[in-house]
Amino acid sequence: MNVVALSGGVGAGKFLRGLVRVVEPRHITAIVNTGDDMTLHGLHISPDLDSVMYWLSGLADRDRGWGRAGESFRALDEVRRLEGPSWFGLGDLDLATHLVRTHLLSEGKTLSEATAQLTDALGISVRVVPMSDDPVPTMVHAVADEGEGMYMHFQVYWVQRGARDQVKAVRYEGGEEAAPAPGVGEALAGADAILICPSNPVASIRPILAVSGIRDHLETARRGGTGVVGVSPIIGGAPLRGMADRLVPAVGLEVSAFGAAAAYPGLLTGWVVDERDGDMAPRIRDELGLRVATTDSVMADDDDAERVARVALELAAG
Ligand code: FO1
Repeated sequence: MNVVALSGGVGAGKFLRGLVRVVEPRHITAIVNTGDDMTLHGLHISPDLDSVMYWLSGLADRDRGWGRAGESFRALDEVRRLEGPSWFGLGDLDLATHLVRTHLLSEGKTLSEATAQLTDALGISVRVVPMSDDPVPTMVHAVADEGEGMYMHFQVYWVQRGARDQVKAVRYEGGEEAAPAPGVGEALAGADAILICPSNPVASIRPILAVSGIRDHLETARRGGTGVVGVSPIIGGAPLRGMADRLVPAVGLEVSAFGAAAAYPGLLTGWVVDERDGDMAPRIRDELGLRVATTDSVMADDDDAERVARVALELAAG
């Protein structure tokens, strides 16, 4: 069985650790958001690709969510002392990933090729693919105090400014001109199930869908009978972690398991909600026309993640 998982950062990483217990890892393709990518210190940083890699290889910091376990920040301390940009918490081990990726890109390799080398080196059998080799930065229209506000890169809004601004809109710049990374279309066309990981719809999944052709591939697969099932990242009206409560209302969606499903009109066949949101199931069924499954979707460990993955795959099978 071939499975494709549309993936963001932490929620996706946890979920994929469960999925690899149910489906042979080499039959899984994770298509990963790169809208959060940015260049800092001249280095190409891909936070969601790195989260997926670190979680799948067992290197992730479970408590912090992003970055590596056992990390130190000596280089960052020195950058601060030298009055360089120190607002983005790059750890010493994490820096090695950025050095190698940036080196490969400077040699003319694509982001997919660089990702393949990094995942091979970490012994990851899941095929981890960026959504595109072209840049598609997520830009947030943020308004500080009064005034018109301005579009800023997602990481500037989220990390540098601590998500303190009011968000008016979000756009995925260059999505229409960007091509899906090699293998993305083929993976979607050959999938027996397409899963949407419990990732932020606005910051993580919609950027993937903004890349020209990816939405069409999903719609074609769905029309051809492939189950397309998402797992709600929102439990009891709040994101498990992250910023869905800030970004989801900015695009006119409610912060609930229903609102997260409504972020993907016409794409899904099923939606997995937490048992605490079981009372929303009839509304999701009636208003969005989806099959709904409920489970305890808090993934505190890999056993939890495996349970959630099984429920999603069963729902996708119909
Ligand atoms: N998130 C933060 O809130 N603060 C940071 O300093 C930070 C550093 C960082 C470094 C590497 C990396 O891969 C991710 C990092 N993140 C940090 C997370 C990053 O902002 C994520 O893109 C978002 O949290 C959404 O997935």
